Amino acid sequence: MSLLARHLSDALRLTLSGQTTAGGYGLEDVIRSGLRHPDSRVGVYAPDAQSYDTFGELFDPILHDLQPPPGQRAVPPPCIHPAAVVSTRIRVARNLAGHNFPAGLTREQRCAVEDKLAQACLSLAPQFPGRIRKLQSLPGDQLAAMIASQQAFGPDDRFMAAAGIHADWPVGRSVFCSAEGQLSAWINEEDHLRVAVVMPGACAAACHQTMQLVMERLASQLDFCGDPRHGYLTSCPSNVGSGMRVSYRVDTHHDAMQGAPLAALEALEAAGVLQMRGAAGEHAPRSGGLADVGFRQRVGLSETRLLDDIEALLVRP
Ligand code: CIR
Repeated sequence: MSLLARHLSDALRLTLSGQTTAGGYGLEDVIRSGLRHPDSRVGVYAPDAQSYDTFGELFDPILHDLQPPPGQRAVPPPCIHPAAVVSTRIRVARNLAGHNFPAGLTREQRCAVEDKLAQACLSLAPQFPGRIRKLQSLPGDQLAAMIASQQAFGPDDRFMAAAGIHADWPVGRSVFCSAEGQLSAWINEEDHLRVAVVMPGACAAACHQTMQLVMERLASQLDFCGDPRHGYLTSCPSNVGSGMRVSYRVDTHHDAMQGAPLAALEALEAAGVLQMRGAAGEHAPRSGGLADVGFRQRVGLSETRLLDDIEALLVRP
């Protein structure tokens, strides 16, 4: 059952159905994806920041359920052998204050957000020189190849599609990639900005150091959307708080994983503590033994806690 179905009673639906945000969004806009896809895990997307307040009676219990129960993650059993960690990935989601979120952007507004963020990414040079590619300017075959290799994103997520997040794709969408390849940014995918740092091996602290440098530089010129109660605000409530997700790409077929580590990893996944995504993204199938392993519940947790928790998953030889 989705969190939407769990928390939207008929009575609450009636109460909230008359409300609109300053941008004119109503409850139907927020719940469209979850209604269309009853197999949603969450089922809501915020079309703007104000949705979190206007529809707080729905978002608050959803956010509550997206936090780990106290103590749940205090001592996760080590279940990943460092030798089996192909790479570490940290990604951070941000939206610009004063703009609707991607589900609520018009074509023109999306292009304005794109321009602003593309400029900001290019200004990371000389420390992080890189290149912006506007998806709408790429030849179809090149774009298809970039999507296939996860260097770009396509309009292929049915949950986001139902929320309106893929409207006008590829207009207003860009990707940034640093020259050395460790840093990338997606503009106007699920959030205005998704920054990712990927480094080889198990190295959450080093990855985070680079991410901090990048985010400090970006924050000095951009106003990111958030508030003291929630932290950073994102399209999907599952990212609210730090907006950060830390994961290891794990070769589950590696010899060092066989036996107790893999059994412990699968038990944590079955218990809903860990999420093992396919190598190509959240809804991608797992193939070839490669899995992207991260904690499922991240809402409201500090960056330090997220880093400590993922490091605690490593089996110390
Ligand atoms: C769902 O409710 O299952 C989808 N809307 C995805 C929820 C996970 N959130 C995300 O990927 N940001």
